[in-house]
Amino acid sequence: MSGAVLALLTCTGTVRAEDGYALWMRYTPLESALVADGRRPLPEVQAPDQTATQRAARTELVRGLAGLPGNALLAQSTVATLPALVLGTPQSSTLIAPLRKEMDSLGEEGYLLRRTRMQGRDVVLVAAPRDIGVLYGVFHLLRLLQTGASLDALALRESPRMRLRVLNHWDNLDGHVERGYAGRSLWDWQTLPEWHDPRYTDYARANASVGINGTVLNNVNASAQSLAPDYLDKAATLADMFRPYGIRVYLSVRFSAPIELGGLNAADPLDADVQRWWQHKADEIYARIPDFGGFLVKANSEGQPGPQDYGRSHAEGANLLADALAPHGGVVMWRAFVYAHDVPADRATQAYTEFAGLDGAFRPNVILQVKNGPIDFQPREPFHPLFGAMPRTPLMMEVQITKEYLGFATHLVYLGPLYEEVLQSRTHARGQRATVAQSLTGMAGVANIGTDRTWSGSHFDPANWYAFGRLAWNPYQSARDIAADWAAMTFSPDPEVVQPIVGMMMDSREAAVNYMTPLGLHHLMARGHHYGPGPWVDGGPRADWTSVYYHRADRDGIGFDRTARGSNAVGQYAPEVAARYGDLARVPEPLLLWFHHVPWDHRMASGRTLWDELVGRYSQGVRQVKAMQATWERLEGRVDAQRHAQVTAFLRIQLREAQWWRDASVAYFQSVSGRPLPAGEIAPPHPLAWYQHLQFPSAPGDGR
Ligand code: GCV
Repeated sequence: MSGAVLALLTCTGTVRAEDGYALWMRYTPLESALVADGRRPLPEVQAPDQTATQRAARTELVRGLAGLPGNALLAQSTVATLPALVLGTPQSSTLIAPLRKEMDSLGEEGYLLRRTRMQGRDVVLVAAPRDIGVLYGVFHLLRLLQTGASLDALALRESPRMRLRVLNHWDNLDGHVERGYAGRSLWDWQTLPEWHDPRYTDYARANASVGINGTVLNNVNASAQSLAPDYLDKAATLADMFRPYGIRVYLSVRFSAPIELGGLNAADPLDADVQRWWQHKADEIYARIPDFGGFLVKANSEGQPGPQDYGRSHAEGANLLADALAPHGGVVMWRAFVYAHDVPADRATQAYTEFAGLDGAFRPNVILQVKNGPIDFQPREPFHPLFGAMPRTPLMMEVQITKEYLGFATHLVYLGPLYEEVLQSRTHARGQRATVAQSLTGMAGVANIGTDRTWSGSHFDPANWYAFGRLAWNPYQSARDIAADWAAMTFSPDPEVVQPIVGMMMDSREAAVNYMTPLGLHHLMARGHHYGPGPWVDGGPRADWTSVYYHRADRDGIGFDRTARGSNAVGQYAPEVAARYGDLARVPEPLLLWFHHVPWDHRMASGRTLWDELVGRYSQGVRQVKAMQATWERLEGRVDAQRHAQVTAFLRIQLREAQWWRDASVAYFQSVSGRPLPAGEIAPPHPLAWYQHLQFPSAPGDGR
């Protein structure tokens, strides 16, 4: 090997991708030398390049092909034996035009991939009714190449199962990201609209690669300022950069903006001046962003203004905005995350109580955005009772990709299994065995993206962004398969790398549940920033911001009685679900303490008492992290040193914090139950008070 090639290889090894920036679009040659030498020919690409999306598709494909010479499809020694790659729509390619009929049912975003012969030539087709489908198809083809899939009999048809696949950025205009653990906001409002940071394009590429087709730029705790003309100009620049990748821009709006920006006295949805203000605002936005997606709204929730300030309903509030957007084709994503401090009812019941009766009262362009569970993105929650309960209202499911309640970015917790668990939950709506996935028009993911070089704060957190996109495209895919694709693309397609990594990922969520909130416990994190354990949290401004409100532990037992004898939250589910969750003998153990207050002596499936089981689960969570560490250690040398080192360090942090969670929780619950530790369990090294006095005033990502 010549010195020049060696130098290039060395340079490739350190500069390229190993800092995580390339995410899963890491078209890294296993055989860099061959590229450098120019000994491997690249296949012919026939692709139109008249529109920005066509150019994006072509550029991405060429970039991927140049980087992936090790793939079987490309492992040919002459151009003549390589298949040609033909991209296009019936309008853009005469070769694709004959497929028009076949593509009728693919919809606006679908595509087909096919290996065939054309004019005597071996070809791989990426064909779609629209340019955006071609781009999605190119990313799919690249995924197949990256993961080493055989393309011999390639014949795939793909269309998204959900219309809206949207990221929600909780980014403030000053660059702080609420519940963000990946640095500052990606949007540099200060240098927009002049500076077009190339990172914005890479962001769009990453999203398009998994089919995400919308982004809400700003926090749901919104500043009215986002709607001011100068900020609209900035948002328009982002929209221009995202458009070729099929991504529409949306904005979170503050319901009282007509007062703060417009100088009106009120924001009453039935007031004609208010209605006019929103209509003009919509016109102003669409003049700059013709394909603007619409508004996301958090109203009358956690102190945000809303229609109820004027005695109006959520439907009246949502319809006000929907009417302003309708002439332009925009939608309103109205959040169902509401709970009031002056309502004594179980917080888990409040959204349903507020919204179920409004089914049918919303305009057609309103979509109700409902969190996956009835409380707030906990490590495990049952599905939200509104899924399946509003047949006349389009619903989106909101999940957190950022890990506010799951150890922040430093804990390796793959969320694919969490999303899958909710999507596959059976709602039994109207007597059918329907799943949550079947009730959805879209999915929204609270982004875990920031200026960190890895984008998401660690090398494993992008897997959650990736899994969100893949499941929003098709909620019936398996989290395990998605993890395998991601691991192959992110680290290496070598099965000896993929299998152990997938094993770690698939165990990781259950590990976190065990060391934080086992058996259906929830909301036990420290107050405010949610960093670390706080099962003792009590008092303060509102009961439902404390831990004791949720676990209700006393000398006799633990858990929130949500059966008919208690808050009757089970009554908000379909009868089949209510019967199962409400019955101590039938409730799944992972949700036991969510729905039942149970004596410490209760016998669990394992034969242990509840108390022994609880302590055992906490310790098991710690052991699971140790197992992840051991697996990762064995991958040394198979994963590049730079990324291996950071993951190693972060797993050390995770282990320390898992142990902290276990010790603090065991110390606290023991102080309540007064029971001895089960045989073999080690006593926490510090007294309870030590854990209770830990303070973290500078924990990242706090709300403000
Ligand atoms: C954006 C939780 C978070 C808040 C967040 C809120 C919401 O309460 O802690 O930071 O606010 O959810 O989803 O609106």
